[in-house]
Amino acid sequence: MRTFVSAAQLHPQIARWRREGQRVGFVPTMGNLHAGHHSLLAIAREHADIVVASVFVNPTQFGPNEDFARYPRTPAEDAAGLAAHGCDALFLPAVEDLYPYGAARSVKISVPDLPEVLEGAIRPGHFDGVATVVAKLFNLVQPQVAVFGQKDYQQLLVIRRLVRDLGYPIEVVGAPIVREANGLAMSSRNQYLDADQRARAGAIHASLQRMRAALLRGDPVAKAEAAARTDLEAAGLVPDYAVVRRAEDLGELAGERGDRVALIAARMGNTRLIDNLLIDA
Ligand code: PAJ
Repeated sequence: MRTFVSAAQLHPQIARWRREGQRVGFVPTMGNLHAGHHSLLAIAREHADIVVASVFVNPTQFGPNEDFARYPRTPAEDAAGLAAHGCDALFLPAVEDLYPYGAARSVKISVPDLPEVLEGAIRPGHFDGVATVVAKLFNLVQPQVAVFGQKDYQQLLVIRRLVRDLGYPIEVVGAPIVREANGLAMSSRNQYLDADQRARAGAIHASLQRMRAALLRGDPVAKAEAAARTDLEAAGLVPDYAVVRRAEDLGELAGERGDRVALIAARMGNTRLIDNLLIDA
């Protein structure tokens, strides 16, 4: 695996891959990589000749009271894990590559509608920060394919909309959620949890599965959502939301047919965890 520590270093290599007709698959991350991230590399490999991953903890997607400063940074482990899981090139952009005028004075990309609900409503500005940095990374890496986890379901929808609306010639591939043995979705934030909290956080996935089962047997949405909140609270979690929405755009269900998704955000101590499950897939 080759490592590129700036856009200037990466660019000649990208030009070479283009000339050779190699298809570039891209996996953007914020590092502190786990098996969930590694699974994206294998999926990128199925769609591309060259697999590029980036690690950049993006300041503009963190709120003022969020964990930007203490977000876990593990560069040596990340590089070793990427190399071991079939990554060809690691891009470690410099802050000046992504924010030449400084993060606070960046051009902003704002995707409408989706950022107003759920994660977007609770984390104002978060999806603008994600859309902005992903657009910039797409411009620097120029991939033909980009892989994003379904773990961050709303983010995946934001990226799909960004790509379509700005006309990026990039295929966006959604990847299944990789989980711990107890069902807890893998996340860099899980390491903020102690062993007992980690065990109890398995209730998130269990609640999602119960919501799914309830909906598939025809229970009303409100009943399934209320039961999920009760389950979460019983495990010591504080739910921000436990809802069922249209899978396509996270709109509220109005009795229509079509794919649905159950989504949960819940806090365990100071740690905020998110997860989701497609109902009809
Ligand atoms: P990060 O949280 O590091 O996640 C990088 C990618 O890994 C995302 O596409 C995320 O959905 C995926 N991922 C995380 N946990 C996963 C799991 N358990 N199973 C499958 N995929 C998983 O998401 C971001 O970084 C940032 O917002 C980013 C897109 C890089 C922009 O800064």
